[in-house]
Amino acid sequence: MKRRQFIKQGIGALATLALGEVILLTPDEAAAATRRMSEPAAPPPVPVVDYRNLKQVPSTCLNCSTVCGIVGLVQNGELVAIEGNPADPNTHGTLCAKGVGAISINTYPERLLYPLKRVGKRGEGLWQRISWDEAYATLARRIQANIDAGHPERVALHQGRSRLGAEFSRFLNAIGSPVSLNHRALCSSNKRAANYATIGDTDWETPNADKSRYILNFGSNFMECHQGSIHLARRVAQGRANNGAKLVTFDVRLSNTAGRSDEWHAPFPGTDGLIALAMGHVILEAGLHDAAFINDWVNADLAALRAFYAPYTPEWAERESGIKTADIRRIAREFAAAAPAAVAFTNRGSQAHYNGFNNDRAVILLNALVGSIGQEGGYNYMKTGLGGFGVKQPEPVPPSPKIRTDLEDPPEWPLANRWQKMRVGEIVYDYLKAGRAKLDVYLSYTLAAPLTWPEGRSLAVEVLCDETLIPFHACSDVVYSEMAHYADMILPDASYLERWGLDNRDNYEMRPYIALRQPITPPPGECVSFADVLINVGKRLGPEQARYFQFANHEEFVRQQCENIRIPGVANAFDYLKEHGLWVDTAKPTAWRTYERNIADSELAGTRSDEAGIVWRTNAQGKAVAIGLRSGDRVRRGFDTPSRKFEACNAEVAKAAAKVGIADDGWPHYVPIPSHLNLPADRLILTTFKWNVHTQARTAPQKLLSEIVHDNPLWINSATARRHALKSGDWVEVTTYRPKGHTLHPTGEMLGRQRVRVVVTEGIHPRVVAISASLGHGFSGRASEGRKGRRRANPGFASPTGNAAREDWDLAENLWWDKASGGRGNGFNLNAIIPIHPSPVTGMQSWFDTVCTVKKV
Ligand SMILES: Nc1nc2c(c(=O)[nH]1)N[C@H]1C(S)=C(S)[C@@H](COP(=O)(O)OP(=O)(O)OC[C@H]3O[C@@H](n4cnc5c(=O)[nH]c(N)nc54)[C@H](O)[C@@H]3O)O[C@H]1N2
Ligand SMILES: Nc1nc2c(c(=O)[nH]1)N[C@H]1C(S)=C(S)[C@@H](COP(=O)(O)OP(=O)(O)OC[C@H]3O[C@@H](n4cnc5c(=O)[nH]c(N)nc54)[C@H](O)[C@@H]3O)O[C@H]1N2
Ligand code: SF4
Ligand SMILES: [Mo]
Repeated sequence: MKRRQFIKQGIGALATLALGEVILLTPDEAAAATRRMSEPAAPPPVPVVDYRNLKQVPSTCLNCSTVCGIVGLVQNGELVAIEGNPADPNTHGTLCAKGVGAISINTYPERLLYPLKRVGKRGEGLWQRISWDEAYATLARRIQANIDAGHPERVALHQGRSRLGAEFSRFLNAIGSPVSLNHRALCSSNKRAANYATIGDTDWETPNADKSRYILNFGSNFMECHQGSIHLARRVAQGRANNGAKLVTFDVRLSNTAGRSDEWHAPFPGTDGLIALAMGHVILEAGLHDAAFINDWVNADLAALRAFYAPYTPEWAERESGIKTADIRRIAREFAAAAPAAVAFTNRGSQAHYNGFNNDRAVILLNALVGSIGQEGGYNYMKTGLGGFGVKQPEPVPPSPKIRTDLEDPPEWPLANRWQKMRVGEIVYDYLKAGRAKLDVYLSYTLAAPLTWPEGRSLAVEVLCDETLIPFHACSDVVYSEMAHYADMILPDASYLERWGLDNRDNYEMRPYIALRQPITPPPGECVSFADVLINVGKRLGPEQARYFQFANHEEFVRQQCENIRIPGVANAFDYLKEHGLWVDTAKPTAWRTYERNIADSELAGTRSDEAGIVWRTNAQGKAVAIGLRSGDRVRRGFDTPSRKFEACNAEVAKAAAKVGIADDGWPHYVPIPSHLNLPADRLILTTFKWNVHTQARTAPQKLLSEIVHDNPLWINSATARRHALKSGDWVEVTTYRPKGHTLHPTGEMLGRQRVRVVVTEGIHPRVVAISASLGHGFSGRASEGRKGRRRANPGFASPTGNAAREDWDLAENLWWDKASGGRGNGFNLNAIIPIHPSPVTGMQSWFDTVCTVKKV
């Protein structure tokens, strides 16, 4: 007890923590401390905003991965509002609620402000404030020890959606570690793999919806989320208004997109591929295909396509998916009739399954059958990335490490790192536990594994707590998150509104663009952008490593990255981007039908053609690479695939599958999901989804967003609810089971149980129950925990200007969804009982396949 008197308690006390002082940070302590506060405090004055005289700072949003252009409005050094940047070619200045609501993260009174080091047991919540010097020195010492011991691979960097790829790969390359871990297999690797395996060119499609007449959506909830959510939502609206485009959505749930479509169809989970194949069957049977496109550009002839599609009848698809044969036939005909101004596309609903890789390939193939690839109104794609603008790693460039480990490159999933370093993130904690790799230093950044990982609060937390498996964990975060709680050192980060970086995505106007993220306001307290942390640690490493970090700061790094960007009439591209936020290269041709482009004779010197007409060039490493396709006296660019054609059938996929003992002929067949075969009548499929006002685990601390959505009961169909005598508001116990098939731990055994409230609705498939991501936080402060109460008496949030040290009265008094005040609380997180379930060959987490039962409690 005596010891405790010297320990400050509660997140509210962070702001007054002196160097060397110790603080106890657990949600219970924080709540107790805030509730004990009896001292009345007056509401702080609300600053008057003079909208006529605000400073405007353009930058790039990162409250989700759509990365829209924004303009921060600043008064007296404080961010008072966020607007869209009208120059953004994708959004034309529109923002979503998250983009606007993000303002509350910069003024959140519970932001982390100082570096902290763990002084109690891991996960106990006892922290001591330390200086950045101590933090940098500790990190450098530990990392250097691993380099010196010849084990740089024992240093791992694990990131969520950071958009700091160049910075992170530089750091890891400099120290010689290949262990760059990410979230991609939790997110999009089947989709990316499907695009690479068919069109070879991109990780994301760019549907030309505004020019389209038929928009066929398999499992994308783009009116709420999606990597190009605003871009697509506004263009679909234009397509419907201007061309009378029809929007048909397949989703197991009446999402906001499904509800705003002309037709909503709810298939049994994981059957989208089969439905698409049946549509292809109908198109070929009725002769509605584009024979010329198939002849010129598909790597299989009509006879081979007919043979492949023959067994996939609409009747079979109806038996498996529940979608009526007549609907499949009608939609297929309507889609083909609208082509080439017709587009079929996907997102996680079709790809986050055991069979998702083939589902997505089957949908893309529909576009090829009707010749809508690359056409106005059709299925489009364009190269993204910054390399096309001349953005380079500043010299000297560290070489990539030659070593590999099972952690970032598990041999069981041979396509996980084939086209892109997608990794198989969901197996990381399992492999550490199994001793498949050894770590010493684990750096985590914008990652909320306990909340967002499958078996998050179960396995991930168990491994994060185990000091033999993870001897040292440094976590960069903006709030005291559940991830930070299990760290040994906390590195308080600048939010994306307070830091630098280059970014871009595909442009729906089909021309490349480049965008800058810059600090709209300086970070509070002693927060330092993680990119700067890496530079500062790098400088303290040995001379072999330190020479790669000779930048004054991250801004200087980004400035150097921009040195080769040429903007006509502009002396300095970096200064231009600071002023305008982004630049669209309008001199570049638009990216329609890029496969048809001729390769100039001047580029053909030293190339050779083979008998299939493929043109090869030997690159600098002495390797022959296919660059185009000869047709008559022209050489055309074709697709970035081995055949330079659209690959309906992919030989490399067949080879990769064979390597891991899976029979696969390279065609996107329908693969029934093993754990869904002969499903007993009482078993349901648990799916999850995203909200329009939340992003994964990162938005719950943003009060403006959590006020809109803070509760997420389990959706259950009314017929199913009747069988269980359930009504909205009742509680159920959900029991989940491990998967079967070619995956990790395919035992079919029970995994776990959790209680949750239900909401009864017609808007979901009768065999599916659904719960949203993003809620149920146990940490991260009052807004995300859903607990109101005063902060302890202290000067409070250290505002950048130092004048407005203020408590947030909403969190102190107005947080009306606090259970203690009769509200519904802050929702549920069911990831603890969603099994780790990598899909075969690619390793994508099969999020939407979980078999479960529900029981009224
Ligand atoms: N508001 C918001 N926007 C976001 C994000 C966010 O968290 N919030 N996150 C960003 C990121 S990282 C991503 S990956 C994207 C994700 O964007 P989306 O993929 O569009 O969103 P999800 O909710 O993951 O999944 C989409 C839908 O799949 C449905 N579904 C489940 N199983 C099936 C099935 O078998 N067939 C079909 N047809 N549908 C099924 C779910 O009901 C859900 O509505 O959004 C990005 N944008
Ligand atoms: N049940 C379920 N689980 C899912 C999904 C789902 O649909 N359902 N979606 C999956 C998908 S698509 C993805 S992409 C993953 C994403 O999962 P993660 O990669 O874990 O991403 P986030 O949840 O965005 O990570 C948020 C963490 O970053 C911290 N953070 C926020 N801003 C900053 C910042 O500026 N700096 C730093 N250093 N930290 C910050 C937050 O406090 C939080 O701890 O989740 C997956 N998990
Ligand atoms: S969709 Fe919303 S949250 Fe995502 S980047 Fe755009 S404005 Fe930001
Ligand atoms: Mo994602």
